[in-house]
Amino acid sequence: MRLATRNHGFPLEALSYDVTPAGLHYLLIHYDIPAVDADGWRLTVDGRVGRELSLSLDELRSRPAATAPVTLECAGNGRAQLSPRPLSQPWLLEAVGTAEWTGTPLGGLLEEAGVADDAAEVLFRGLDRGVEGGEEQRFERSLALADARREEVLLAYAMNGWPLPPQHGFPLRLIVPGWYGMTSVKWLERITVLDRPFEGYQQTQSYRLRQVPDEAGEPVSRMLPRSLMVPPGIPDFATRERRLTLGPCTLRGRAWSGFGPVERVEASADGGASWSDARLGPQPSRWAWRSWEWDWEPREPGAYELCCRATDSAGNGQPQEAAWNLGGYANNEVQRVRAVVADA
Ligand SMILES: Nc1nc2c(c(=O)[nH]1)N[C@H]1C(S)=C(S)[C@@H](COP(=O)(O)O)O[C@H]1N2
Ligand SMILES: [Mo]
Repeated sequence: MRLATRNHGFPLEALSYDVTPAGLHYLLIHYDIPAVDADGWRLTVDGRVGRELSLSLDELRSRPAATAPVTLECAGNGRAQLSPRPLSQPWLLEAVGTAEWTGTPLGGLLEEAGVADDAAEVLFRGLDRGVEGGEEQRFERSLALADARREEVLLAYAMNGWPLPPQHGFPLRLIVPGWYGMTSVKWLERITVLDRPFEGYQQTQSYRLRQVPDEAGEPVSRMLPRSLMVPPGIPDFATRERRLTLGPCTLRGRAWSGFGPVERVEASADGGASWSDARLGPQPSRWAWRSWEWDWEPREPGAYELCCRATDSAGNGQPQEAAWNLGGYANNEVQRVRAVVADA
């Protein structure tokens, strides 16, 4: 409950923007937002490197820069639809957003530091502290060296052309395109090259696909495909059921996947009993969502259940109903929107 009121979601009608305005992007903050004085702040790069680095924000900003639209989705998106509901941030479907992130590629910095031959992983440490699973900790996550070196991985200092807002990681955050959001560590303070796998809480306890608490489970990594629609018509205030009048209606939405470009989106007006192909818009970038449209004309007044689902180039799709896991992660079951169509 307290988590739910701290972390706001993305209103699904904002799927109509290619790039999500910063204030509409979802937020997920495990602990408190640190207040960072940019003048005193430095990023340290250490561990299994030939040369330790300590960089100011201006030094980072003067390095080679890249800007890319990237869709971020929380691994817990869809969690509240699982039963029994895992105890954590109760997202329905609104933990997503696409911002234009600007920063310097992480690979260049690692190269400058000179990664040792025995390096295995790169650890990212945030400034934020809290207690989770009975353990006091910083928010920390690691990536395998090969994943950290991918060219799309950024150390971002700007969001939609502006310095990062405090809640999105000021002054510097990691952006790992294609992966669920927990990988993109905010409020970066230190990057440490390790010669062995990191075993901290957010890596080995949290973000694992498990059925029971004492199994190791598979780590959560890339985003499974998902398609979401702009809820059509107008909402009923309390139930959020949609109200439409009889006549042609174009459903619009966005779809993404961390495993490969979206190749197909289908829509249904009968709860997933029958499907038809939606028209796909251009893919603006490999790492950003893709728009789609579907023309629908209900034949008669009544209640309908609208659904959509995406398939990516790797052949991954979306299930009608997701399999349960303890943490409620990576639930990419199809979206269902109830709509009541009335006579015009
Ligand atoms: N330091 C730090 N980084 C963090 C988090 C956090 O709590 N602390 N939350 C993670 C999670 S779970 C998600 S989903 C994304 C959310 O990024 P956003 O709030 O900018 O949308 O940030 C990730 N990075
Ligand atoms: Mo998340």
